[in-house]
Amino acid sequence: MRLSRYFLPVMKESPAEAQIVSHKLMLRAGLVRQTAAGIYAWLPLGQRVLRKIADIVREEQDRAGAIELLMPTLQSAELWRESGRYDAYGPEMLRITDRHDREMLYGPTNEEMITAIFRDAARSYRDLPRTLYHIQWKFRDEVRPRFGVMRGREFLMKDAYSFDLDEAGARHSYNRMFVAYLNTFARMGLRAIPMQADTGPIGGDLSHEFIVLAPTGESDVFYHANWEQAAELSTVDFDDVAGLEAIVGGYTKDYAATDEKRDAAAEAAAGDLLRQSRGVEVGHIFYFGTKYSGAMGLKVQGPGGGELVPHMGSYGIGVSRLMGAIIEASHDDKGIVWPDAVAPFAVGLINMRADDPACAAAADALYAKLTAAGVETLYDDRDERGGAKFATMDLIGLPWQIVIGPKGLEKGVVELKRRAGGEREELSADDALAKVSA
Ligand code: 5CA
Repeated sequence: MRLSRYFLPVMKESPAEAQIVSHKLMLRAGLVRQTAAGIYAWLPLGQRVLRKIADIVREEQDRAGAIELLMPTLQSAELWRESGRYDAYGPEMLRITDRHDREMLYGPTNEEMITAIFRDAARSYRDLPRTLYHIQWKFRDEVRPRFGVMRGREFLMKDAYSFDLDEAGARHSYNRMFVAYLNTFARMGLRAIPMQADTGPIGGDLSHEFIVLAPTGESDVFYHANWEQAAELSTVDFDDVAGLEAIVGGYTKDYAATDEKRDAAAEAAAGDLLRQSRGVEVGHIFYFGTKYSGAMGLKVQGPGGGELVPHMGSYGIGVSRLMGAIIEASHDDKGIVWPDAVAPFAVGLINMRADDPACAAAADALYAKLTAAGVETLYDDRDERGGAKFATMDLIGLPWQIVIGPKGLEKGVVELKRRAGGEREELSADDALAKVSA
């Protein structure tokens, strides 16, 4: 992509409306713009990152055996009366009336809808187990939307729903999702710590939140010091359920995210292994048994002939919130430092002298080679000062920068810079190409 033809409205100054660093950087780097309180437009660069985050989530859901579908954002109030949640949900639910005076709502979550869809299709125990998911916009009329996309009113969520024959099956599905979550967040360069949590309006008696540590996070959390060690996650075999039990039992059980469990957590800490921090909840999983299937009449024929009521769980990931969490975890005083897996482009190619025909020819040629090699490249071909170009590239945080200027060209080299760490080296254009496409 040539920057001269792209749409990248960056800001030099920190916008006054933003309090936390990720929100500031998302506005400054031209990722999002607020269009109403807690509602954001995703600008081209932000949209690319959002898609990459969603793709990682999707791949890991598919790998865990979940099946993708797509449910609508608008739902009928009738559906929610069946579970009893229409009145219980309160003012966070955005209620809408259509032209025929029918009561509708913008979905804050989809337990009711998926239960109805599954109920109308599933007949026998052979139709189970199944886990279905979608990645869809949600709306919650938060009293205080804040911190940009971290606590928005409209936000993108991955929500999965499992249907099993019995509690043991449902716990297996839960564990599988638990593992998929650790893999998902690790792929984005995040260490997300699972913590026992309250179930809130979703209900049920088993639930874990996945928390990314950040001083600006909204949750006050306690966790085991082991989670700070980089080796920790890589030594876990995520397909090994017994190993997983060890993580759940050994590290999270007593280190709860909720205030009520704080004392127990402190006691269980055995002194110096307890760490306290603030964190961002990027995912939340629930096992709630027959709460929705029972209330909404979902039952299937059992193996022995009788009817059985499926046990369910639901599993959320804050896809849009993750962008904020990733930036909180990965930035410096110059701007964002994207992990490779979610970067909007892999390479920022800077032509220092757009007015110099030799530089322009060399930069055009390298841009063509990068593109042909499938390396996503943002090419700053604008007629601007070099300093401004460097500042923009550092701000938007692409993993690699390649700089072409007249002095280097005379020596037959370009400069390659790694955004994280800032190491620079001079090498031929072809070697730079080989390095960034490796
Ligand atoms: N039905 C369940 C699981 S699918 C559910 O809705 N869970 S939730 O309420 O915990 O939301 C799932 C995830 O969505 C949260 O972990 C969080 O990462 C994200 N999320 C929730 N509220 C917001 C919000 N206002 N803004 C951005 N992300 C949010």
